[in-house]
Amino acid sequence: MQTVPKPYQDGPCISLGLNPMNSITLPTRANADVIEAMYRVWLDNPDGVDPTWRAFFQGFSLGSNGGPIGGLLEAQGTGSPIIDSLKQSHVHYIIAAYRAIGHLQAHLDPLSDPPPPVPKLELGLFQLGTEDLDTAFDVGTYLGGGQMKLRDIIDSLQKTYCGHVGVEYAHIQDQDCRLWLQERIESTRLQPAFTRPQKVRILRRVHKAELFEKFLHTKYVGQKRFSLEGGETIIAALDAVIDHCPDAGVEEIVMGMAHRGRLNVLASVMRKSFDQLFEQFSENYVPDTVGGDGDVKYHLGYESTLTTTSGKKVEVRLAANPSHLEIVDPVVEGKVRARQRIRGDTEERRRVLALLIHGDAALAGQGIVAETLNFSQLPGYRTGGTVHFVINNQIGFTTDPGDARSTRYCTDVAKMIEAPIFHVNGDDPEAVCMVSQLALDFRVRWKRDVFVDMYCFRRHGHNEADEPSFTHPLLYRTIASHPLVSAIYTEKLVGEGSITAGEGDAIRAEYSSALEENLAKAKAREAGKAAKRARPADPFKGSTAEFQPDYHHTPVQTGVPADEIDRIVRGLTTVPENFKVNPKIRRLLDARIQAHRDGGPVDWGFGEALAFGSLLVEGTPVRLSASASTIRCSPRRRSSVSTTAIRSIIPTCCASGRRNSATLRTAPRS
Ligand SMILES: Cc1ncc(C[n+]2csc(CCOP(=O)(O)OP(=O)(O)O)c2C)c(N)n1
Ligand SMILES: [Mg+2]
Repeated sequence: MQTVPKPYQDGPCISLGLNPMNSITLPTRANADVIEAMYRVWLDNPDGVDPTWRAFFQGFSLGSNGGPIGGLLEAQGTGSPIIDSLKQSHVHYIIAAYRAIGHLQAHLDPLSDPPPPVPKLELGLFQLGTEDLDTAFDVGTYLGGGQMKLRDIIDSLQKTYCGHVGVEYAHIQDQDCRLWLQERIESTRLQPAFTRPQKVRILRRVHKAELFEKFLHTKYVGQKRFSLEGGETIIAALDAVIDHCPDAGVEEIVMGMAHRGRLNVLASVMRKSFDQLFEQFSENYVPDTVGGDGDVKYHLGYESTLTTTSGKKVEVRLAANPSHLEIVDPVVEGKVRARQRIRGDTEERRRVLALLIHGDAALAGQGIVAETLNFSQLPGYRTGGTVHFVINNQIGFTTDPGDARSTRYCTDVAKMIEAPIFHVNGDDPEAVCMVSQLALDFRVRWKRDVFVDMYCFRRHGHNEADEPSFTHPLLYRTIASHPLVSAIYTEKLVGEGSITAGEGDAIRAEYSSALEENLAKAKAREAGKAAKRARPADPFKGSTAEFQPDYHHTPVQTGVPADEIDRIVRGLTTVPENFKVNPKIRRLLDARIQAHRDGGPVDWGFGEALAFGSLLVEGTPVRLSASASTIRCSPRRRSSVSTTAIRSIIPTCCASGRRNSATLRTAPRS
């Protein structure tokens, strides 16, 4: 790229024949560099140059009707071509177009060829042609400014926006946020730059994920496991995010996910012991579930502390989840807020991260997703942004995307909160890991949600007992011949010289022998247990359920000393000085004071408020949510009062987040 000299540089000037002419601001002798530089400023912002320059460029633009400025200058003897203004502005349009819709041209689906050229990105639409490819144009804000040949601009835009990643971020209204992301995207051309050891780690994670599925497939034939096959790259992506956490200041992750790949995540990411997992697969295993449906292994939560390559630890908690798709989302957000409060992280909300893994059909189909997203920036609910992953296997049970949603992408709901979305081809593990780490950086920097939509496929039926070719014979013929992602990635690494073919074989052999070993052990264990036919001693071993106290009926002390009640009543009935409260509310508060003085009786709402107050003075936070806790139509149960004088600030009351209301003795909003 050429650098452009600063405007107003000293040097000879040429008369351009404009009249009147300002001899100070309009050069009197040719200096193409100065004119180009001024021209660039004018293109970016017509008000950025003085009126004489502005008149000149406007006149030129009109007069030349898009003709080359170079001709004019050459006629004046400069010999240096200047950019054609009309074409130049179209080059700016084409850059803007790639930023906004380049994702339409990206190669996202591992089962398809790259998409055909998108007409909306064709040169002709921008009144540019192949004859312009070797012309240098100003690139505005792209890559820090300067000039590039059109050919190089297009190549660079294609590489950035139309490779294995298609990014949607033009809908972000906050300009600083959008430009931050744009800079990260464009400066790297969205090309992964992993070191050799990092590449080997990614390959190992992919092998590990495949091995686990292969193991279950061989060992527990026909059993439901909701295999991850076709989407194994997610394991490498989760590993990449966890490994990146210490750099981003994240110490803990609370994770939520449904059925698909859950066992693999437990084993390959959270390192849940194979023994425990296999025990739950065993035919001897009688899960102690309410429904007793044998599906307990897909619903259990788990916790572990993982050591990253930097040596730092990250705690990972996978929330237990019911069968109801996506309903775990708000539960995870609530857990994150609780964990953030426990860690004293209610300002930055950086140390505890919410990570949700969705299925493509569930993400688009379940209303709770939109509800949870809508809460994501509310003061009483925000968690500092969630990193969302989509295992987008392009099917939901037997339903195709076209029958399941009204929009192109399953992530379109994310645009309602202006979250950036990285669509990425799951057969390119480096691209997936790269955008996953970028997503984490984005979340930490902007405290907002971000989505990674990994396009993949489902190698088997919805569960392993289903026959997918009954409904999708052609698709499943294609899938049957599609190579493993480990094979695709190994070929790439060998091709670029990152590993030798021998090293690739050694890694595969290492995992294959681990598979054999584990199979043999599992068979031996099973043989030993078959005779007993007994249920395991602790069916919830390893789950978070283990740590919950036993339920009991032993009476507990609930009474509160009288002087504490006095204190609570004072707190509940005292409004700050100069706080103009509605007269009806004043009467209600006075009635409560009187009821307390008389030794009762108290109404339900007052009793409830006393109970909350007693918890608070004991140090137990009480969180009241929803408008019903402050609602005007239910004054007897409200926990806050509004002043009739706008903008009264009440320092003695806990912040309620509303300028004209005071919360009576409720907990801080954390
Ligand atoms: C609320 C709800 N509706 C329907 C179901 C039944 N169900 C279970 S999995 C599934 C398909 C989900 O598809 P997707 O989200 O794409 O996940 P995938 O299985 O493809 O990974 C359906 C409809 C359910 N469990 N919960
Ligand atoms: Mg799906």
